[in-house]
Amino acid sequence: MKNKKHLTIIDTPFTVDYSNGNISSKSVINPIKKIKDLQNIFEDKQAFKNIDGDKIIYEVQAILPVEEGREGGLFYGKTIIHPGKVGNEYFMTKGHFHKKIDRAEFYWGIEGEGMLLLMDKNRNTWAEKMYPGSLHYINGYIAHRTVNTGTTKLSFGACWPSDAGHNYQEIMDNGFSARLKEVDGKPQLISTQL
Ligand code: S6P
Ligand code: ZN
Repeated sequence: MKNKKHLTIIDTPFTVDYSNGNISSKSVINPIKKIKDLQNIFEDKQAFKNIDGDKIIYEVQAILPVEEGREGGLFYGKTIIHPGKVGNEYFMTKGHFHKKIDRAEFYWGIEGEGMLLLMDKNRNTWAEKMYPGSLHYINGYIAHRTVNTGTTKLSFGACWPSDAGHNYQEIMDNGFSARLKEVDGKPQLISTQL
């Protein structure tokens, strides 16, 4: 049987505003992470307690055209990290390995400046600078976390396989082996290994 779309011109299902990366579609999901959702992520516990738990640290817009976990599809998203610090550590995402650990991902910078923290299975951590137009290939087996090192919001796009999933536990338990802190007014990667 012929596909109903045969010989028809249909409405574009998704659009992206290239000035800020905003996605429009009927089916955008919009998870928000507040300070109270980020327990044990930042190092300075006292500074963490002094911030209002309802303060929004980052927001995601994503379109999931197929169900999560299905092999073969792709997901598309935009993340906004607001500027700020907990003590001298910049606002950042929770960070994760993919549940299917070999799954890769692309990130690209849209607005603001920041860093993409990357860590391999042997806990070697390094960072790539993010800025409008930066493009980042995140290989499978690599944990990834993004950090806003600027004074305005950091926005970046992402595209990842629909069966990648997220393993947050590994990072919740052991963190990354380095943190991005402001030292003498500049971002610096500081090892957490003793
Ligand atoms: C998904 C992709 C991003 C992040 C988002 C928030 O694989 O890497 O959409 O989910 O940047 O970060 P996190 O670590 O809280 O998922
Ligand atoms: Zn990911």
